[in-house]
Parts: sequence; C-alpha cells; structure tokens
Amino acid sequence: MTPLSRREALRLAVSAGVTARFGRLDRFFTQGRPVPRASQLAWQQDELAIFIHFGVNTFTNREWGDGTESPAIFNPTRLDAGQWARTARAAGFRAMVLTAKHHDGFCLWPTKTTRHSVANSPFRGGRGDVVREFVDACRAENLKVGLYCSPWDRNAPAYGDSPRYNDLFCDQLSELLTQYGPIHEVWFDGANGEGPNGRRQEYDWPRFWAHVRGLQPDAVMFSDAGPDIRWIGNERGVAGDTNWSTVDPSVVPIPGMSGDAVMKMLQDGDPRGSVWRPGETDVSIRPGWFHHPAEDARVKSVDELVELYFTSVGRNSKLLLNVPPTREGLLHAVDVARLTGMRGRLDAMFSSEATAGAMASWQAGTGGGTLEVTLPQPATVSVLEAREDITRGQVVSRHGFEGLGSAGWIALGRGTTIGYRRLHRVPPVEVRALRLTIEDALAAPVGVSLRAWRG
Ligand code: FUL
Repeated sequence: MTPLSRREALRLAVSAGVTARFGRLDRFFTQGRPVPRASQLAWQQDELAIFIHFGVNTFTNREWGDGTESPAIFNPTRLDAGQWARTARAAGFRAMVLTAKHHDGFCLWPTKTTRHSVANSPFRGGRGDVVREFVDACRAENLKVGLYCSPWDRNAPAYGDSPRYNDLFCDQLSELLTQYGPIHEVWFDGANGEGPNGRRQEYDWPRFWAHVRGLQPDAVMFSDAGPDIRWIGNERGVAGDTNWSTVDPSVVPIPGMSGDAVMKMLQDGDPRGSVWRPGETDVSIRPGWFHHPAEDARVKSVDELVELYFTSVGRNSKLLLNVPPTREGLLHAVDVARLTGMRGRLDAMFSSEATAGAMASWQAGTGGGTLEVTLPQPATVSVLEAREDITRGQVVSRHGFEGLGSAGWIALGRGTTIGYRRLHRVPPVEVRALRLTIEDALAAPVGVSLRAWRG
C-alpha cells in the first residue's frame, strides 16, 4: 500500500471529521439527488452581491497588511455605509459582504478579543463600529448581510498556537454572529500563512462551521470547501462553462487546497457529487481588492461588467462584485457610475421579452426532450435563457437552442449544464419559434423553462 502523503492524510482525516461532526446538516436529497436548502436557494436567487474590502489596507495603499499597522491610521472622515447600500440597491444588487477582518487582523468592530480594532482608532472618536453601520445600512436598503472574517490573522499573537487561536477566532465569530441580528452569508478565505517564528496554524474547520451553524442556522457559509457555497476557482469573474452545483466533498474537504483536481471541482462541480454546493464568482471592479487611488483609471468598463454578469449569473453562479470604498469611506464616483451603467444596460437587455405570453410544449425524447415555444409574434432575439427547477436538483448535462426563421430551424447556441439559470448571448436573429433541446441529462428533466429577449 502506498503511504499517504501528509496532505492526503489530512484531507481524509478532515473529511471524516466533517462528516462525523457536520455531515447531517450538509446533505439534503430529493429522489436520491442533492437539492438546495432554503438558504442556498435564496442565496442563488439574489444573483448579485457587492463585496466591500475596507480596512487598514485602504490607508496603507496595500493589498495585504502585515498586522503591524497602527489602528491610528484608520480614519475614514466621511464614511457613509448608506451610500454603499443605496448604490448597491440602485444597481440591482441584493446583498453585501464586508471584510470585518482581513489578513492584517484589524477588526472593523469594537471587539473584546484584541486591541487591534476600530476602538483604538480615531474613527468616530474611538466609539465607531463599521460592522454596525454596514449592517444598519443593508437593512435600510433591504439588502442581505454578509461578513468576511479572515482566519489568517497576521496580528494575533496566538496565531500559530493552534488551539488557542482557534478559540480566539470562534470568539470573534461569536461577536459577529450574535450582536448584529441575522447574517445571511459568512465568508471564509482559506489563506493560511505562517504565524510568528514560522509556526503553522491548523484551523479547526469543522469546529468553525459547526459554530457558525449553531449561531446563525440560516446563514450560508462560503469557502473553497463550502460547506454551503463554494469558491468558483478563480478571481476573474468566470464560472465554469460547465457548472454543476453538486460536488464531491472529499476532493475539496477544507479551504486552501490546491491542485488540478481541486480547481476542476471548484470550476465545474461534479454531476455525481453528493452535496449541493453552488459556486460563487468573486471578482473586483478594479485590479486590486482594496481601493488604491492609482487604480481610479482602471475600473472595469460597463461592457466588462455586463460580460461578468453573463459569465457568472448566466452560468448558474452568483456574482460577488467587489467595489472598495476610498479612504474617505465612500464608493468612488467612477465605480458608482460603472455600476449605474451596468444596471442600465442589463435593464435594457431584459426589458423586452419576446417569449412573454408564448405557447410552450414539451416533447420527451431519449436522454431528455424538447421544449418548443411559439412566439406571439416574430421577434429579433439576442438573449436566450434556460432554467431548471433546482428545488428538484440539477440534471441537464447538454442542451441546445434553435430558432425558426425564414430559412427553417437554425442552431442558435449550445452548452452543457443549465442549473438555476443559463444565459446565451447570440447575434440578433428574427424567429417565430424557439426550441430548447435537452440532449443529455442525469435523469428526466423537470421544470425546464425557456425565455428570450430582444436584447
Ligand atoms: C483572497 C484574499 O487573499 C484577498 O485579499 C481577497 O480578500 C480575496 C477575496 O480573497 O484570497
């Protein structure tokens, strides 16, 4: 027998631990297939969330702080979380996720666990709480609340002293998850740098996950390894062209793992996966995650943002778009203008539905079937949508669109998975009927739907 590598042994041990201590909550099935829990379904239906990277890095102009920053530098003079929330809401986003603590360990709330926090900064005279202002602003705009809390902490002296630091981290989670009302998403980054004197911190992921579940049972937890939502495997904003919402948890049992099999599982998911763990696509509107004045001229264009929508939401994923506040504590005017532009473009694209009121018929066939829709009147379409009823699981593995034009049926677009929502942009074409053929599926497809817009 080949001896297991350390990593493999850890993977199996953690996987066993996760199943033993966590598995019961991690699996929901319908007819033998994993299906989403209510919180996962709601998370997916929100489609768009804003990521807010804000902290000492905003003031040092860095991406990763080293934990030696003085809290005295944190001094946003015009912080207005209401401006973040109003911008998000107006642009059609339905949730926001704030970096309550990044790798530098600086806490944006007045924690009792460390002096490295807003309580020792000039912000609001040392009586400020960015997490509180953020949560209140989300509630005022009817946005779901998400919090990012980095396990990697370059300031905490206990980091690297594994059990002691894990206690401290759980204490921080307790504060965040008991003092601010309902939290919808808890965002874990897998980064696991060295502690003081090169000590290695072993995170107790099963404990962290169980702790969050105990305090906020309706929150979804994000990390490479879920347990509820998985990372999509890149920070470019591109979900897998094939994107199953199910995964094999033994391939990615803990966050921070690398390797081709891990990346493939994150990108594509696994049609035979035993757990429902849809992918979240995180990407920044700028080159960096934190605001850097030098990048004000490098904000993604409206075209690029619209494209991100199609490569994330349009591929059975959710878009978590990072828009970092400036040192003043406001979203930059350029970023706001791009978000407004993105919303305007998407609203225009989806304003005129060619399939509204159309007659549809389903014809079952080998391996799938065909949904045919006759349009009330001929229309020039350029955006096509397919959906599965994911409350029954995800089954479609190959699909194709055709349109009936003056020269008969022509192929318009093809793809693999559908899932919650699959969008295709096609060159404008006049059609009087549309067909969505399910060419291959794991089981008889249920609740498949088809829509098209003039775009
Ligand atoms: C990464 C972090 O290291 C980045 O700073 C950022 O927070 C990103 C969302 O996750 O792994």
